[in-house]
Amino acid sequence: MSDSDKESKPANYPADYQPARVWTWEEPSGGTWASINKPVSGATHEKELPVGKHPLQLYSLATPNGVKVTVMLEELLALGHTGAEYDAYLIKIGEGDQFGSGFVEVNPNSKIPALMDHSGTEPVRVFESASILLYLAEKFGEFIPNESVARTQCMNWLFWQMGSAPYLGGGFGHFYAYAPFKIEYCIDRFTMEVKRQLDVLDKHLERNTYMAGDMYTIADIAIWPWYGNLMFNNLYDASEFLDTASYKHVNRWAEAIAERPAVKRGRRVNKTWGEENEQLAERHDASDLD
Ligand SMILES: N[C@@H](CCC(=O)N[C@@H](CS)C(=O)NCC(=O)O)C(=O)O
Repeated sequence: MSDSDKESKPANYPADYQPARVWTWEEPSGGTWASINKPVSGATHEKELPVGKHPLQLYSLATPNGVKVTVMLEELLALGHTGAEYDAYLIKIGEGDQFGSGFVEVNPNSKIPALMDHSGTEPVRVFESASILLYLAEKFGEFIPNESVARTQCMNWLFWQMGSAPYLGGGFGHFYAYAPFKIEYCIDRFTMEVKRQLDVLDKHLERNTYMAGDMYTIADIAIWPWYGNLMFNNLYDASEFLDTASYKHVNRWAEAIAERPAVKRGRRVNKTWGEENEQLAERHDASDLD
C-alpha cells in the first residue's frame, strides 16, 4: 500500500491485506458460519429425506426465509384449503443437513426452505422462498391479486424483498453479528443500506395498509419475517443500533401482521430456539400447534 493510499483510508482500515491474484480456499473464515461455508456446491453425504402423509412436504428451519413458507401454509389452512396440509421436517443448517443428497435433489442450491408437492401425478420440487410463495399463491388462488396492475405491485415488492434482504442478512447481519471481528467499513456500508431500505418501506407504508395496497399478499408474507422481525428486535439484536422505533409506519404494519393467528402459528414451525412454548421442531398435524 502506498503512502497516498494510507492517507485516504480511515484509521481502522485493515491495511495489511492484499488479495492474491487467484483466490484459494485455505482455511475457514472464523465467522459463526465458517464450518458450513465452502466454495463448491453439491452433496457432501448420502441422506434420504423423510416423506410424511400430506401432499406438501417442507424441509426447512424457522429462519426468516423459512418462516415465509410456514406462515403462508398456515394462512392457506386458516382459509380452509385442506390441500395445503403439510409435514415440516427440520433441516439443521448449522450441522450441514442442507448438503445431504436428498436435500440437494430438492434444492441444488443447498438452502432452506425447500418444498416437494406430491399432490399431482409427478412430484414437483420448489425452491427459493419467493418461488414457493408464488407457487402456493397460484395453486390455491390466494394472497395474490388477480387484476394485472395490483398483481404487478405485489410482484414488485416480492422481488424487492428477494433483492434487498441479502443486504440485511448477508451484509448487515453478517458483519454486525457474525463476523469474527467488527469492521467499521462493512458495518457502515450495510447499515446505511438497511436504513435506506427501512425508509423506503416506511414511506410506502405511510400511504398503504399493506405492501400491495389494501390487500394482505405474499409480498407482506415475504417481507415481514425480515423487516417486521427487525422492529421487534428479533434479528441480530440490532433494533437500538438501527433505531427501528423511528420507522413508525413499518412498526404499525409489523404489529398488525404479528397479530394474525396464522402468523403466530407459522413462526413456531421448525423453530428450535427461544422460549420453549414458541418452539415446534417438526409439524405433521394441525394439532401439533395447539
Ligand atoms: N434466496 C434464498 C435464500 C435462502 C437462504 O439463504 N437460506 C439460508 C437460511 S435463511 C440457508 O439455508 N443457509 C444455509 C447455507 O447457506 O448453507 C431463499 O429466499 O429461499
